[in-house]
Amino acid sequence: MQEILRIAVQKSGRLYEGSMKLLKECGIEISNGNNQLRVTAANFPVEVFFLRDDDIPEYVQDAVADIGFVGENVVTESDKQTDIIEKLGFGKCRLSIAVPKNGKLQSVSDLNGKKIATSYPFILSTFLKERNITASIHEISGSVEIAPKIGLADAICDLVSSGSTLFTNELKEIEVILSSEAVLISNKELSGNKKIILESLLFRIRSVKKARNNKYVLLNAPNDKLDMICSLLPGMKSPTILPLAEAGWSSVHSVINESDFWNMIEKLKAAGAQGILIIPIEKMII
Ligand code: PRT
Ligand code: ZN
Repeated sequence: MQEILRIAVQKSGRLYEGSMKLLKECGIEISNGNNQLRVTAANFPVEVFFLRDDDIPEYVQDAVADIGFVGENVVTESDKQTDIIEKLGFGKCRLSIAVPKNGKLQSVSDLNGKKIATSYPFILSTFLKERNITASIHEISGSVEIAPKIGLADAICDLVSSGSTLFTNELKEIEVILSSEAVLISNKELSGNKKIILESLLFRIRSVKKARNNKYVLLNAPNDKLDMICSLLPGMKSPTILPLAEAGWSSVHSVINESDFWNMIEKLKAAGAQGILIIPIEKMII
């Protein structure tokens, strides 16, 4: 019987959609139509288990699942023995300490002798120890942001993404303890066959991530400006240059990085590029 790689994915919640989208973009067909707990892919040797995110590191450590997609924050807090193999580029957030906006507490050193509410007692206590701060940790599982207002704690340590929850609750962030995103974790002792399936999955994931971070650019340029324009474009090897029907003009094709995108467009325009088209890339194999 052919071996199968078992992937643990969050059943519902903030990482569900990103995880399913990533698998789909990797060409892996999973249908979770009937809200099943376990689904085998139709066209790739993987089986997906849908679980609560907090359980994923333990299941991967204990080889109930072989790999998992889960927040780095959950992996660190759970302190289980797994390997972080790849950052997945979604579910980005940070674990921060926040205090009442108009209160006396201003920095981490003011937290000595104070009470901090959190769902992340392990990460917080490690951080406080490193900073030589003695504070009491009050563990709560949800709605951490209301703790200072109801007198349960002086400060909180919670996940932040847009910051609007802190703003609404009149809190301000004073320290980022951990930056997090969804990661792929793996059991430490995968069989040879499972490692081969994982390598093939990783190859697809990396191609999808690269494609997301890059755009295909097409532009027209007068031939006397080509050298300048080409020197601006990185491309995968070098830009492709094709003659246009109109004499003295060429079409230039290349790939540019999303992070540098607007800056690059300005420079290309200033160098004489016209009719610039930007096209998303579906997969990028290098
Ligand atoms: O049911 P299950 O246990 O599986 O899910 P859960 O309720 O424990 O987790 P869920 O679905 O809320 O989050 C899953 C993962 O998403 C987290 O472990 C993080 O890795 C990631 N993530 C990314 C976030 C956020 N962004 C986030 N903003 N998780 C939670 N939040 C919460 C935060 O706790 C706070 O209440 O959103 C609020 C803050 O958001 P902003 O945008 O107002 O700053
Ligand atoms: Zn959870």
